[in-house]
Amino acid sequence: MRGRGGIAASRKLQRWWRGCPSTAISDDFFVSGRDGRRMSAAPLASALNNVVAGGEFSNRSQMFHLVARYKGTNPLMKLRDYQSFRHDSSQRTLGLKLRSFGSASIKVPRSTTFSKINTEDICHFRAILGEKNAIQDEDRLSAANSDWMKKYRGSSQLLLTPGSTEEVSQILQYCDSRQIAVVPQGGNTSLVGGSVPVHDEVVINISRMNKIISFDPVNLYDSQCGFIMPLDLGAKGSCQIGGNVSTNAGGLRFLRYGSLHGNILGLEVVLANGSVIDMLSTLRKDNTGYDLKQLFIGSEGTLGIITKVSVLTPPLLASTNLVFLGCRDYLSCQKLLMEGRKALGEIISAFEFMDCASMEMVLNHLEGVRNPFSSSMYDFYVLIETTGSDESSDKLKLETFLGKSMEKGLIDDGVIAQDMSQTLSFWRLREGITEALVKAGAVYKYDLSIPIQKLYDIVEAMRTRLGHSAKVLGYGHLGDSNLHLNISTAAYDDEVLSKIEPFVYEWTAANRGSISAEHGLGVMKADKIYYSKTPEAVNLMAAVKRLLDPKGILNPYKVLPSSLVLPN
Ligand code: 2HG
Ligand code: ZN
Repeated sequence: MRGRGGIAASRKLQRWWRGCPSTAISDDFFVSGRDGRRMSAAPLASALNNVVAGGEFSNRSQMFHLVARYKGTNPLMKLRDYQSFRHDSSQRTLGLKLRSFGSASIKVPRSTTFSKINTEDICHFRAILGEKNAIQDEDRLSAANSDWMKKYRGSSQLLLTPGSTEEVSQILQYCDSRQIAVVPQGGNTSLVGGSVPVHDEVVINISRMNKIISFDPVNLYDSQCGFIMPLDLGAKGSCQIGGNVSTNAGGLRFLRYGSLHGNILGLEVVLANGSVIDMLSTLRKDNTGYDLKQLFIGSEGTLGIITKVSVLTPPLLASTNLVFLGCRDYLSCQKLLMEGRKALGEIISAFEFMDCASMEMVLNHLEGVRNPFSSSMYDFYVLIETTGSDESSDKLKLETFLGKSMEKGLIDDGVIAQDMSQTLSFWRLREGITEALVKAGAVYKYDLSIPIQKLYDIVEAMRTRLGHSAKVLGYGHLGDSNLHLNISTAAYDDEVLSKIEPFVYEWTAANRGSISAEHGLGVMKADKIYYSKTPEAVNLMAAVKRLLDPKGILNPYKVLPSSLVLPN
């Protein structure tokens, strides 16, 4: 390939190309210039044949598209029968074998106000739930006591698995009267020790309550087109909606659909004393009094147990695209986001980033993953997903944006997913980081909201502090200014921890960030809340907690400092 751009352009083109399924170049193709005029594909085809190793293309039925710098004109080349693909997130699963690397659990003393369970209590729970749902089996208890990362471990002697609101209500009424502490649990995917006991709290796992009660497609004729959840998480294979709502989980679609505070239309909640509060509205607008359900969204099971949820589900749109890009520096990622927001407007549905250390972690620890750029590594990687209803205009928008961004030097390299398998493999690289980190050893996790200009500074500052003693990874939801700062070591080590904390919290507070963007506070950060909230706000939260749960039985030691909410 000759002309402006020369060899550098050719290399980029090869990278783009490598991501595409092999395809025959023939008259079935056309090339459209930036002005939309169609041109003959022949010169570009021969140029491609020259630059792409092998030069042999087959399998025309597969879709592909390609942004190429050709004679400085940035033509867009398309296959006429370009098909859309859907981003079927349900196919992305985890499948993780866990190991333990020592404990990093926060040690909060057990509150003496709580009763220890006795045989009479167990008989009572068996009478409510039946033998098989009041569990003392060692293996089941061990799983319920321990979190996904094997970092937080409790010593509960009882696991209850209620199947209805009525059963949850009876359990809580009894626990409240006896002052037995409980921990609500769903899929147990918390990353801050929120879903496991700290001491001997009774585990109430509500994962049996997983039925869709009703679905209102709004207009009958619409019901054909399908709907999606406004939430998409790496933990989607295991998490449960009650846990998602009670932790106000964020995830990959936050950029498009916003927080669960806006997507949850109604809730049914059981309070600590067993009373059932029906707030299960399905209305978009309801301005009658305080919006109480908002209190429970994000309260991490400390104010009530969520038993039913009404969710606003957006329609499933026909056209989804995903690109995986290599960028030279953080500033380019930032600029790409700003430009992407303008150029892709209403169709942008995810904007994720990961640094080189994150990519290496995934490539080194997960099986079956592959670098889309072969052996070339970049300092930063960006995933951009678009979801829209008009396939051709969505693609044109994306291609134009990518072409311009390449010209401006914001993108060094990139691959557009050509089919579902490639889409899943790109997502796997980003979503697999958490899993890879657990496989690698011990991990210190920080989920920070930081103004975008400063977001990566903390990663670099941490690298300077820790030197060779740890691997420091930065990745996350750049579109939401949400950094996942993860520090990987061979084993948990107090000396390493003392270099990380309180520095990470102080730095975040000084830069007007939040110490928990989306994972919650759990037990890990209950006493760190003051870094992000004023004493007045924390006192008000504690007053709400004491009002709704005066004996403090619901998920104790989590979210708020115990001294503020536990009777003694
Ligand atoms: C993600 O965005 C999750 O992948 C997990 O929120 C982040 O493991 C983490 O720190
Ligand atoms: Zn996240």
